[in-house]
Amino acid sequence: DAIVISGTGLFTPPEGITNQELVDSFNQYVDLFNTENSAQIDLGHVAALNYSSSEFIEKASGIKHRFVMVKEGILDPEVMMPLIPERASDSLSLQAEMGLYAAKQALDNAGLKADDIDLVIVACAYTQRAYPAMAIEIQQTLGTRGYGFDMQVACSSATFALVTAANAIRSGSARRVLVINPEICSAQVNYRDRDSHFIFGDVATALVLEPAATCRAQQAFEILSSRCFTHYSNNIRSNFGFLNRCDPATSGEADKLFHQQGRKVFKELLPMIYQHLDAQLEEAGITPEQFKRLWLHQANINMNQFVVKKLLGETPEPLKAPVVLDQYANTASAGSVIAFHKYHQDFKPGDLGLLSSFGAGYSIGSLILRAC
Ligand code: CO8
Repeated sequence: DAIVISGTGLFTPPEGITNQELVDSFNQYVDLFNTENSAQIDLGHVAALNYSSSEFIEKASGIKHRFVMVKEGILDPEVMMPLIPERASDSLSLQAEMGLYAAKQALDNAGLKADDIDLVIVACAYTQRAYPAMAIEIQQTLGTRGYGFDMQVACSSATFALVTAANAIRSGSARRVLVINPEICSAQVNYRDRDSHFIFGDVATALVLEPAATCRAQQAFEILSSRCFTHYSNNIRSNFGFLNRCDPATSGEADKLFHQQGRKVFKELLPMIYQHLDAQLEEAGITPEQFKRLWLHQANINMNQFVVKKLLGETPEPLKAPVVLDQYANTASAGSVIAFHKYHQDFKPGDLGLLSSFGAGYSIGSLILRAC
């Protein structure tokens, strides 16, 4: 009854932004703001804004660059958001389009056709609308059978969806499942906020799950163990939602975009991650040294180094826990899947790896995978 991940896919958006480009635009915005508000600043009624710096960004986060679906607008100090034209209701949605690229690649890698799939789960931090589900639009366009639904658990959407997909196969409600993570984070970034303007990028990833018995792929990964955990916290939050328009006085405020207490997140989440992984490893009878690779959530390079050091008691060689956030930045739920997609080809049957996400909620999801 083993369930395997038999294919993965990655769609990288067409446009990129370096730290320096982002910082130059932010600093132009700071100059404009401080000039426009100079009288109030001089009176002490408004706080002057400070410059951002690429050195800080790289040192504090490990991020050097991010990909975005639409660059236009983001770097314009008068705009500071991606200008994404709305598409007609009878056209393919942007989020479905990027998800489809990743999905087709995952199907190819699994050696499957669309009609081999009977459940599509779109799992990401935000879907571009509530209904009809993005998953059902992708089901229709791709030609998969059965059913589809969307789910959101912020950064842990992908790992929680893998657990949900495996359970759907075990329960008999689906034979093969496509999990898709189309993340358009740039639409929720406050590019006017120095603390968070650099954090996110856009991407889409996809994975195919099926019983080992039906798997045709040359290489697959059996799910040996999975564990999900949540703990309520306001330290990573967005108040964007369907009730916003009902309070016009507050609907345009910055709290409707991503914001966080990054230091608190770092401090509070790390012990939870350690505890979560210790318990999972003990239950599975596996020691951390047995892992060939850790495909970790890609929010912050320093945070990942803490996790790896705690697990292995040493600073590992880079391939042990590959970094993709240097080029992709934080891509919410897709980060650990990008790392898995890019760094699994050298696995031999029996090799073990850990796929894990951690972020808003708080939420932690982790799967122990064995190559077969
Ligand atoms: N340039 C220069 N200086 C800066 C900048 C900047 N851009 N930003 C802050 N500073 C300054 C600060 O003002 C501060 O100055 P001072 O000491 O004078 O007060 C100093 O630099 C240090 O600031 P911090 O203490 O904030 O810096 P940190 O070292 O803590 O680094 C990080 C900030 C990088 C944010 C770090 O705290 C971090 O990464 N923490 C972990 C957070 C995390 O993992 N969050 C997960 C978020 S992702 C998630 O859950 C998904 C949500 C759903 C997706 C959303 C899509 C948009």
